[in-house]
Amino acid sequence: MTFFQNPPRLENTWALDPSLQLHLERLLGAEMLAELTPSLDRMGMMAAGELLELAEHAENNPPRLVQYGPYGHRIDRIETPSSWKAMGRVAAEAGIVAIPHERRHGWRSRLHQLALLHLYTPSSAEFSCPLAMSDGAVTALRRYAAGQPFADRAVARLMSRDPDQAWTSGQWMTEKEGGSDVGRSSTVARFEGGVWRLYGTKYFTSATTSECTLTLARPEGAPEGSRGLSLFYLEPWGAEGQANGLTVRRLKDKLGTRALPTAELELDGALAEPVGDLDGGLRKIASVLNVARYFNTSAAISSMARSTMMSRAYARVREAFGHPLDALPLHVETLADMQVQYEAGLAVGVRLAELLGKVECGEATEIEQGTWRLLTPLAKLGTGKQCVAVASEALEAFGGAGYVEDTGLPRLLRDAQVLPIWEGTTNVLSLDALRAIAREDALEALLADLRARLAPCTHPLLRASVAAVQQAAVEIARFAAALGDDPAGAQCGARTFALSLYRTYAAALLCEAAQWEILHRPSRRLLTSTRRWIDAGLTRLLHHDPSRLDDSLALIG
Ligand code: MFK
Repeated sequence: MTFFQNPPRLENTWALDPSLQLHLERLLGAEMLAELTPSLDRMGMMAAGELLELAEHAENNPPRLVQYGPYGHRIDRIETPSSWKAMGRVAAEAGIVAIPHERRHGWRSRLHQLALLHLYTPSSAEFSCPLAMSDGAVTALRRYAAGQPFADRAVARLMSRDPDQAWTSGQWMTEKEGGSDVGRSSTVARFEGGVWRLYGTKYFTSATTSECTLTLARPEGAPEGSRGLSLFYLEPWGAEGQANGLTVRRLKDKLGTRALPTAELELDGALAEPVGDLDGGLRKIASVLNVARYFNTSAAISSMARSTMMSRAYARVREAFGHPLDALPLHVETLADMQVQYEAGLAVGVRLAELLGKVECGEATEIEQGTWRLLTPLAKLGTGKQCVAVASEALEAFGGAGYVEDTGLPRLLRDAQVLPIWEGTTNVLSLDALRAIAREDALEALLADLRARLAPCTHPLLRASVAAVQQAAVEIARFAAALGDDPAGAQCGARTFALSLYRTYAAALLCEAAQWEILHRPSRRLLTSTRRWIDAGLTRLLHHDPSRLDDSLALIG
């Protein structure tokens, strides 16, 4: 008989995720979780069914740039398939952007959003990107431009749960001079005839078909560098789709995220509104960046969830050497390693959502504020690196099928690879962590928070793990104390330092969740994950050595 391999079947992703359920019960309480469960269950079903089909359709029908109309007029229309728009409707109806701003459950609303996002994102072909920008835009517009009619109008649209009314926002920050060194931006804002108009090239605009966007520009005469930048709001497309003083040079041909319309734009008099006064544009857009980094973290964690789910589903149906893969010890070990990565990322993600919610609701203590500021870059960089490794492992767990396009699996890796890159690369975020430590005493806060996470972990099964985390925290504090003396040395070691801090803080969060699990559940999933995460090593600190940079320069010379 001819052999055909059974394909893996993805099922309700909410039902398949006991760890997500555990964290939500731990942090929201059983009553609130019971209230939210029907909507999470619905999203989990959709993620394995109609949403996934929409995402696959959008992926196979990427955006198309139509530069000229039938009679030769320049029209610059970016066309997206109906499936792309339909994914936006699903998000609006579920309230993914609205929930944390409506705050029906106070700061816990961020956790509600995270749970929905977690289920939505891996089946959304990156529609989560416009959602991230929209959420960040609501945050910035409410904070800096509340009462300005354009801002109030946009916020109402961005938060709308009515799919016919709902807008999304883009964010245009990157210029040719760089996506990291934003202070070099050369877009100019001119005040002409009583209105502001923008001129310049935006080299990487995300969510370009969105109805509104936030962007940076330098008002004429303002100083060089980041201090001279202002934050502007604009609506790129008129009611009939006509461009607002801009042309589309091209769509970006990206490794992944192929359904997402990312473009290169030339602004030639685009009408714009300053967000509040003209001061502190970079500081203002940092509020968008920090929300987008939280979304990026969520996307990375949910990518790990999808990679592990798909690999486990395949291991159940694939036989080799006389057994299903999930009965082969080495394969089981590999799947378990992937799960540990996911568990650590998830523990960090839910803590970040909790802290962001508290900060936004004005309920964070000083320690929580500092922890949130530092955890945002750490979570983004840590989970960004993890999800690429886990996606790569998932493809390998499928053997050759993982490398073949029509299985849909290569997309897992392509789409994961963007997550360490956009919203700040690993190195830029490592430096942001140093910025938070130097300017806001954030390390002290995070280490105090780490001790507070460990304090309730008194179960004897956790004793060795708690001791290991405490020891790593001492090493980190000692290392950080030595960093201040030499800025170049600090930069060299920033990445290993940030990753060590990420791993150590994640271990403390795992201990905390494991303690809860021991007390409330018969399972020991978190305890096992905690031990394995710690066994893999928490710190790897590049100890200060003034000759290191010279040695490195010689190596690459
Ligand atoms: C799936 C969902 C994911 C969503 C995907 C969306 C796709 C989007 C595609 C993109 O990638 S968009 C572009 C991404 N680009 C970045 O993320 C920028 C990366 N670069 C940085 O973050 C640099 O660190 C930075 C541009 C901020 C460095 O610039 P400077 O000029 O060296 O910054 P400086 O002078 O230290 O800080 C300027 C101000 O901003 C200061 O405030 P003040 O003016 O009040 O002194 C800083 O405190 C503040 N600031 C900087 N980073 C901050 C911050 N404030 C809060 N949080 C931060 N993270």
